[in-house]
Amino acid sequence: MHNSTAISLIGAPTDIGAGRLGAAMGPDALRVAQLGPALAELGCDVRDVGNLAGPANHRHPRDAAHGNLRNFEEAVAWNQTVHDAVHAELAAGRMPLMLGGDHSLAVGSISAVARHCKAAGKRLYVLWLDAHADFNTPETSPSGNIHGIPVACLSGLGPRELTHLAGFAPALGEQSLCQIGLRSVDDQEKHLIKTHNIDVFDMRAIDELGMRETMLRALAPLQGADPATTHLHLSFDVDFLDPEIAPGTGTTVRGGPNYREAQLCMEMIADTGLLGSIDIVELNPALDLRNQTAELVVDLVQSLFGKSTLVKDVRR
Ligand code: NNH
Ligand code: MN
Ligand code: MN
Ligand code: MN
Repeated sequence: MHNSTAISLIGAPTDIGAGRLGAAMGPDALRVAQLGPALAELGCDVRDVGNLAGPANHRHPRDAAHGNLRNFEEAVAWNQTVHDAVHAELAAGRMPLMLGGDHSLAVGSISAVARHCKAAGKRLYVLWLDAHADFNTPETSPSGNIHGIPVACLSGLGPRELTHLAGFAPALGEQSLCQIGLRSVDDQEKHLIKTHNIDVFDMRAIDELGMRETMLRALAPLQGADPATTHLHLSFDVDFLDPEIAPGTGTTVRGGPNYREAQLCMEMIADTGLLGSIDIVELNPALDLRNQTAELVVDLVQSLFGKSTLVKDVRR
C-alpha cells in the first residue's frame, strides 16, 4: 500500500458560514492530529501551504441587502481566496486537500476544481458526505448561514458572486453530484433535490442497503472510468459521521455512519483510483473531546490514500 500522490494541504481557517464559532480552528486541529505525517507515512508527497488569510467573523446578522444571508461579503472574500489557492495547486499538478473551515468554502474549492476540469477536458464527479443537503437557496435558508447553501450555489442557484466563481455557471453539470449520509434535510431542500435530480443515499438507504451496496451504487457512474479523463472530488463534512464517534462539529445529528461504515466508505473511494481533490470541513475543536474527532478524520483520510484493513479479499 504505497501511494505517491502529491498532496497540498490548504488551511482555510474561518467559520464565516456557520452558525457558531470554532470551525476556524479546524486546520490546526488536523495538524495537531498529524494529518501531514500520516499521509507522508503512506508514501504521499505532502506539502502544507499553510493557512490562507481572510476577513474576521464579526457574526453579522441576516442582511436583506445580501439575500438575507449572514456574513455575505466575508464569505465571498474567503471563497475567492480558496478558489485561487485550490486552482493554483491543481495547475501545479498537485491534489488540493482543503482544510476548513465551514462548508461554505466548498463553493470556492469545487468551483476551482470545475474550472480546472473544464480546461483539461475532464469529467467532474462530486461525492458529498454530510448529514445535511446544503441545498438551501438564500430564499429558502432557515438560518441565513452560508454553509447551508453551497450545493445550490454550485448548481447555479444563489448570488452571482458565489455561483460564478469558476468563471461560468453552474459549476456542476447534471448528474455530477451524489450525496451520502443525509438525515437532516429541510422541506424546501427536499423539493430542490427532486427538481434538480440530485443522487442521494440518505441514512435510510444506508440502513437498507448497507454501506457496501450504497457505495457500489454511488460510484457506479464511475465504473471503468480513466483517471486521465475523470476527476473525483470528495467534500467531507465531519457531521456526516455519527456524533458518538465525532462530537467535534457544530451541527451533530444522531444516526450517522459508525466507524467501520465510514472506513468502508473511504476505502471504496480509494479503490476507484480517481480521487483528485478533497474538502474536510466543519471540524470544530471547541466542541471536541481531546481532539478525538480530528484524530478520527486523520484515520479516515489515511484510508482514502490506501491504508486498508483488507488482509484477504473475500469479495466475489
Ligand atoms: N439546513 C440547515 C441550514 O441551511 C443546516 C445546515 N447545516 C450544516 N450543513 N451543518 O452541513 O442552515
Ligand atoms: Mn465584518
Ligand atoms: Mn455541510
Ligand atoms: Mn452538515
